[in-house]
Amino acid sequence: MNHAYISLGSNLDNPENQVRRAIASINAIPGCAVLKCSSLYQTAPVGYLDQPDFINAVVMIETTLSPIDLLHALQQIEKDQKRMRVMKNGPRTIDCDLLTYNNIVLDSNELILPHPRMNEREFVMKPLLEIEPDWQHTDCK
Ligand code: PH2
Ligand code: MG
Ligand code: MG
Repeated sequence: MNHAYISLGSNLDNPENQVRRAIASINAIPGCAVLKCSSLYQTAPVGYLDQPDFINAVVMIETTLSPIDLLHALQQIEKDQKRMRVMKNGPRTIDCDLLTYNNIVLDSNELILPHPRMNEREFVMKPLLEIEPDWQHTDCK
């Protein structure tokens, strides 16, 4: 079975509900099951600062989907939750980022694995280390 880690973030329209709904939707993707789920963390915005705090979490799933099919399923969840792409790093109802998929290293137009900024982002690493205390930093692009 394949294992993937996904980070979730929201800072619009009841962020806690948005993150919980996205986790339930990930678990409902055919061929996906959420095996581990971090706590929900309230975090200060990183990058663009003039926006509300975020709720962040990380889940670990097992999946029969390929990385690209999983990415597309996550993008569909973002669409279902009315994600708008107005500005880079700006406020959003939900962001579902594929962090890693097995040990795959990939650099395509659509998807880079591991996620290139995961190591430097505390809002990713804190929830990730909660569910995987022995996590070793992955080499990123
Ligand atoms: N996501 C970003 C940019 N900044 N800051 C926090 N605290 N949480 C996020 O999820 C986040 C961010 C771009 O994806
Ligand atoms: Mg993101
Ligand atoms: Mg994203």
